[in-house]
Amino acid sequence: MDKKTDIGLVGLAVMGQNLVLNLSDHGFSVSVFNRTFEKTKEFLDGGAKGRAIFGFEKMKDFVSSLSKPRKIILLVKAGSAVTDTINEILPFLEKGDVIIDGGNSYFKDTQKRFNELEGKGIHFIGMGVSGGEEGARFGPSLMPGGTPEAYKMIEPMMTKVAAKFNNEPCVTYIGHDGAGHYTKMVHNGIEYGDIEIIAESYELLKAYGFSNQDMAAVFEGYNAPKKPLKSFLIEIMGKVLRFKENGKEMIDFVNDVAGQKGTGKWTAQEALDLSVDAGVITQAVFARCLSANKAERMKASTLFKKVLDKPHHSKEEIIKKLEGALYVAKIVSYTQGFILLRDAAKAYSWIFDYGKIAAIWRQGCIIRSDFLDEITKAFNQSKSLESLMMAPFFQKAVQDHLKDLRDVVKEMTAMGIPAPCLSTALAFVDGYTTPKGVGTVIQALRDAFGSHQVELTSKPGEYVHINWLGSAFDVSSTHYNR
Ligand code: 2AM
Repeated sequence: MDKKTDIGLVGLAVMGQNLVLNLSDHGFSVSVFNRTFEKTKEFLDGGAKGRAIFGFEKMKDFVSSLSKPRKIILLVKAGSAVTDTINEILPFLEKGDVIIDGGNSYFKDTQKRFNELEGKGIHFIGMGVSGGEEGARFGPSLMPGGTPEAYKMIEPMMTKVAAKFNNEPCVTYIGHDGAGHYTKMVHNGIEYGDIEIIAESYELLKAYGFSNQDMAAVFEGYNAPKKPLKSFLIEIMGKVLRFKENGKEMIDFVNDVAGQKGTGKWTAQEALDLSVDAGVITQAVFARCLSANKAERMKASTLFKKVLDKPHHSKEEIIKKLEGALYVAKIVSYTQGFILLRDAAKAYSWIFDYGKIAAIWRQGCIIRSDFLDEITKAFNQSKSLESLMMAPFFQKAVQDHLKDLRDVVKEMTAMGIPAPCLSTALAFVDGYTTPKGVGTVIQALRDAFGSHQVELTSKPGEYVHINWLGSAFDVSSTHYNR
């Protein structure tokens, strides 16, 4: 090959191959490299055949095949593989070249790599890529973070390969250093919540005696045009429930042990680190942990007898209530996710445009939905929106359907069906909307046993110790931090 290629990609697993084909579909020539050359050969003889896709066995040759400034996407396993690959490429790069990490890297690793590479004059973009294999092939949602200058260099290509929502590309500059991977992490956390509330719904409908095919019809109904839950995950839930192999409904044969790869856990850890209540996402992570502890669950299931209610509603009623309940729980979960982003922006000095973040999730990614279009509108209408739930559109939605969520949680509690995410969403609404909450008792008890002091509503800003337990128990000489 005489001519230099437009872009390079390292890591030819399924995501990598699909992104290369996507770039190629849009007229870009691509150089490819993989640790194991065998995979490169297979790709060149297979999917890449007849296209302007060029493979290399040596990293040096791969890098020198690229037009300058060089742009190299990494789609290798998150963790040390990213560091190893960067170190392998680095000796062949020149100042002004760009490395784009498209994997699910931990944002703090991205921040570190960004700083190290900036010091060497190499641009580093940590780019969240969502949408799985199909997204990579036909249009993912892309969340790039780094410097705006570096993003400008890849913007023309990324806007072409990204998914489109009403012709708008699902990619936008997110923010500095690890902001793109952070946003992808929160996206994945939200995905955990979305999946868990669907799973909880399935358990309730099953307990109500719905067959898989009946349930599929319920989810198809929720996914009808203009319905609030219309989304990719609700759509595929209907398909999963309908799916048969050799006449058998396969959902009935799937072991109830959930897996996870860590992005949900990171989101929950971040929420704890930043003191943000992201209860729905966190409970979704815990639900997966509990599900994975099958041996103990099997034993415990034989040890405890439960007194449970039978269904209190008709099937028609529960379908309707569940739809409202899911909608409110989703609003809460996204409210919490965006509060986490807001507080992360403060903690890590990022400037986020929440309307743009919601906009690029409308298509291409796993949480894509019409609901995200409403979120986009809400943030665009009010840039200073404190929380999603307070946007007039969502405030009304919560108001209209809160009773549905309350009834569904009540019902699941009475019937002994675990509803960690739905019930947490309800507790959040009740806690968030109360003018006087549990803090009073917490502070009084902390002051009583540890002299942590309380702020009296009659003396705002002043902290005093009260000798709640009498002189024999006076602990006021003990000093703790509040
Ligand atoms: P491989 O085909 O040689 O295993 C997803 O696993 C992708 O990451 C694959 O392309 C894989 O290459 C690559 N990968 C995994 N670990 C790696 C490492 N330590 N260095 C480079 N590439 C790696």
